[in-house]
Order: sequence, then C-alpha cells, then structure tokens
Amino acid sequence: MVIREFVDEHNRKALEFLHQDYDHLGRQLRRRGVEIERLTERAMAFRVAVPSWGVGTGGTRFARFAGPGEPRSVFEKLDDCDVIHQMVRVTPGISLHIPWDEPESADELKAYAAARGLFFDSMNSNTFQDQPGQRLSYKFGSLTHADPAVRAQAVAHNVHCIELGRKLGARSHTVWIGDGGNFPGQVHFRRALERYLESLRAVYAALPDGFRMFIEHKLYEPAFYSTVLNDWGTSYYCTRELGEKAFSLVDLGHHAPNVNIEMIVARLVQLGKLAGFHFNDSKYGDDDLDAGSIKPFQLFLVFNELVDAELEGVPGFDPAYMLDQSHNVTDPIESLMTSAIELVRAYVQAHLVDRAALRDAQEGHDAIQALQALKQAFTADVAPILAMARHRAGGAIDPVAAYRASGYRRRVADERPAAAGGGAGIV
Ligand code: RM4
Ligand code: MN
Ligand code: MN
Repeated sequence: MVIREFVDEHNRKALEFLHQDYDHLGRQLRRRGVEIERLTERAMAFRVAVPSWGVGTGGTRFARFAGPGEPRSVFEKLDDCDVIHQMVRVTPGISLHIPWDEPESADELKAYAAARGLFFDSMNSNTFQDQPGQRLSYKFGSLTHADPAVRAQAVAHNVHCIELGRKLGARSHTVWIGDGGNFPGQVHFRRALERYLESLRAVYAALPDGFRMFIEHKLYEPAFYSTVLNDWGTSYYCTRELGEKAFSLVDLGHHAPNVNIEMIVARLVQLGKLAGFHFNDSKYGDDDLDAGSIKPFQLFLVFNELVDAELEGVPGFDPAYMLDQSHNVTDPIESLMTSAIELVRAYVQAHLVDRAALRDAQEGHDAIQALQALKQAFTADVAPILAMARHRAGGAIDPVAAYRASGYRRRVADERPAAAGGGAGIV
C-alpha cells in the first residue's frame, strides 16, 4: 500500500471525531469573535522547509547511533522528505547542505523533487569540516582564515553552492561558519570580522537575480571562546554592509540561555533584515532538539512577533522558515513531522491574539491584561484546526499514527542496508 492509502484509511476512522471537535471549537471561538475557517486557511497556507540533513540520524560529539533505514543518498533523503510532506502538507521545500547533498546532475535531482511536488528552498554551505581530497584545511577557520588561500577556497565553495542552487531553482543561500577561537588571544576580533566581510562580499557578488543571502550567527561551538559572527547585532551590521540581498538568519539554538529571542526577531523585522529561521529547541545550548519540545511559549512569542508583522504588512517582510534539528533518539521522520506541526500550532495561536486588546493594554500600562491577551491565545487548544487543515490538504489527521501504520520505516530498513559514513552525521 502506498502512503496515500494509509492516510486515507486512517483519516476515515478519525474523521467523525474530528468534525465533532472542530465544530465545538468553532462555536467556542465564535464566542470570542473569531471565525474558525479563517484560522484553518492560515494553517493551510503555512510553509516550513525541511533540512535534508535532518532525515538522517544525528549525533553528539560523543557518538552517533545510526537508526534503521537511514537514507544513503540525496535521493533517498528526498523520499523521506516526500513522506513528511504527504503527511503534514506544509513542507514542500527542502534545504540542501553541500557537499553532503552534492548531486551528480542538478537537472536529475530537480526533476526527482518536482515529480514529488517538492522544491529546493535554501542552499547551505559547509566550511566547518574538511572533505576528502580538499586542498587546504578549515581547522583554523574558513572565510576568516589568516591565509588568503584558505579564504579563497571557502569563497569558491560558497559560490559553487549558489551556482548549484540556481540550477536547482533554490531561492537563497545560507552561510554558517565554524570560525572562531578556543582561547583568549587566539583570534584578533576586528581583523577576523574584516576578513569575514571581505570574503562575503565576494560570495555576495555571485548571487543571481532574485537570490537572497542569509548569514547565521552563533555565539559558540565549535569554537568555545569566541566566534566571528557571534550575535544578531554583528549579523545585522554585516548584512547592512553587504547590501539589500543579505539578511540575518535566526537559529533558535544559537543564543545564550534566557536571551529574549522574540525581541531579536522584532528588532530584525523593524530593521528590514530578518532572513528567517532555523527552528529547533534547546535547553542548554545548540541542542538541536525538536521545535516546541522544551520552550513552546518562546516559540509562540516568536510567532507572535511574526504574525504581528504579517498582519501589519511591514514592508519587505518575507521570512523563510526552515527546520534545523538533529534527531539522536527518535525516528527523524516523526520528529520532523511533529516539529512542523508545532510551528503551525504557534502560527495559528498567534493569529488568535486579540491585537486590539493587547494594544489597549500596552497603551494603558495594564501588564496583567497584556499578558492575558497572549496567554488566552497560547493556551487555546487549536489541534482540531491543525488536523482539519491537514485533512483538507490531503494529509493525515494523525500523522504519527498513520506513518507508523504505513510501515515505511520497516520497509526502508530492508531496502537500505546501513552505509558507512553517511551524509549528515553529527550536526
Ligand atoms: C550549525 C548551524 C547550521 C547547520 C550546521 C549543521 O550549528 O546550525 O545551520 O547547517 O549546524
Ligand atoms: Mn542552523
Ligand atoms: Mn546549529
């Protein structure tokens, strides 16, 4: 049986209860002056790109425990992404990581994706590890390395990613570097940032029309004392220096604990430089846990800023949503499906905020009412809206149950004997 049939069979069983729950919620919301169909429309319009590297089993710097049926090639990764999209219907875009996903033929890969209703969203370069046969090492940096030859090699790699992205129909290029220092004094802060900008100017010059460049900051790791692009302010400065096609990307795991990320989002929106997101969740650092699994209220508050900007029609507001997670102990397909759903949940809940009441509370210095306006939206159970949106789009009412019933993982475990190495590995 193909996935579609499992979805249909599962939905048939769940549909009656879903209608009951949906109608009930519709009545509740109407009392609050909200039309449920408007929210369901928003849920159906939401899109988030899946990272190709997320469908493989991740790991930590201590170990990686390979899961059954891991994809061995970019085509098998697309097969897994296809299952995710068929179930949740909000993930047609794929983010590729080069050279992990380097195709022999861009045309063939593009056609393979298109045949499944998928497309390529953002390209990601990798100058944070050395590849077999690579001439110069990135051990002490890449785009900001002291040796101009290493910098040139890293620039060339990024230009290659952009060129490949153009052939694949991608829309943006994302740069995250591991450059930084482990010890005080190891890196000259100002010189390193100057080199970063100089290298990125060369990459920027290779952007085709309509292509955007995203730069991703991260406060630590793999460098443990300082990183070159350490925070959003430095990132904003760099995107300003680079030009109108450069934007600052926010990875939720790349900030110090307790940093007010939703405020960073608001700042970047206001400054016209928000690229979009790498969604994940974290407790301690760049944990790459599933979105919404640790701090769902933070996720909601981030979406509150995004929806506020969307509803207000902030000029140029066009963020790219992507997941960036590492799945060490779960089936990656299940993690990515549930993470995508958590994002839609936060997005729909943010649409439930009574913005007039919130504004009144803010202008009237009524802190309790302001918080209530947010909490009322955050505590609303919008699950029937999400399920109905998936069902109407041809997806699963209960994606994890339908996926498990499909036996997909068992089947691919037979078809894909474990390969040594594998693309993604420890992220
Ligand atoms: C980094 C960063 C990048 C991702 C790599 C694998 O921490 O989040 O976005 O490409 O991990
Ligand atoms: Mn990231
Ligand atoms: Mn990360």
